[in-house]
Amino acid sequence: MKKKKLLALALVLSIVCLIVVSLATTKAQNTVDIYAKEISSSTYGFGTSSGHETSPGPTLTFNAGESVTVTLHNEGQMAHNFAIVSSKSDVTSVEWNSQIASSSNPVAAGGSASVTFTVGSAGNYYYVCQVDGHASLGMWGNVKVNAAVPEFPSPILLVFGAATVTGLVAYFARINVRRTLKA
Ligand SMILES: [Cu+2]
Repeated sequence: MKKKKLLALALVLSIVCLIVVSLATTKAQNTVDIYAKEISSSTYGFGTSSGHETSPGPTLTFNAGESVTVTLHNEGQMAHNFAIVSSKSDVTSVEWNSQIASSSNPVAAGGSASVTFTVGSAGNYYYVCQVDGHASLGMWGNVKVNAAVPEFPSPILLVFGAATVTGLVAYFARINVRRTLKA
C-alpha cells in the first residue's frame, strides 16, 4: 500500500514536471508593428504606433534566437518597405531574411505586409526602408539584440525539482519513523 502510494506520488510529480517543462520550452512569439510614412518632403520615418513616425525611428530590442513577426503598416503617400541590415549605409546587407517586400516591389501606400524570422546573434543592427534614397531621408532606426534568454526558466524548474525531492523525502521519512516505532 505504501509503496503504491509512493509510486503514485512520484508518477504525479513526474507528470507535473513534464507539463511544466513543455509549457516553459514553448517560446513566446514576439510581434512588432511598424508604421511608416513621409513626415515632411525631406524627412521620412518609422514608428511603433500609428501616426507617431519619427526620424530616426524608435529602437527595436530583441533577444538572440527568438522568433519575431514584424508587420509593416504603410501610412504614407509613397511605397515603403522594411529590412534589418548590418550596415545602415548598405541597405542590401539584410540580416536573418527580415525583409518585408523589397526596394523594387515595396508595400504600396495604405498597405501592410509581414515577415517572420529568427533573430541572429547579439549586437547592434539597423532597420531601414530599402526604397532608393529613403534611408538617407531618415527611414531607419536602431536594432539592439541582447544575448539569448535561457530556454528553460530555471527558477520554476528548481522550485518543482525541490518540491519533488521534498515530497519523496517526507514520504520516506514517515515510513522510516513508523518502522522505528514498530521495532
Ligand atoms: Cu520608404
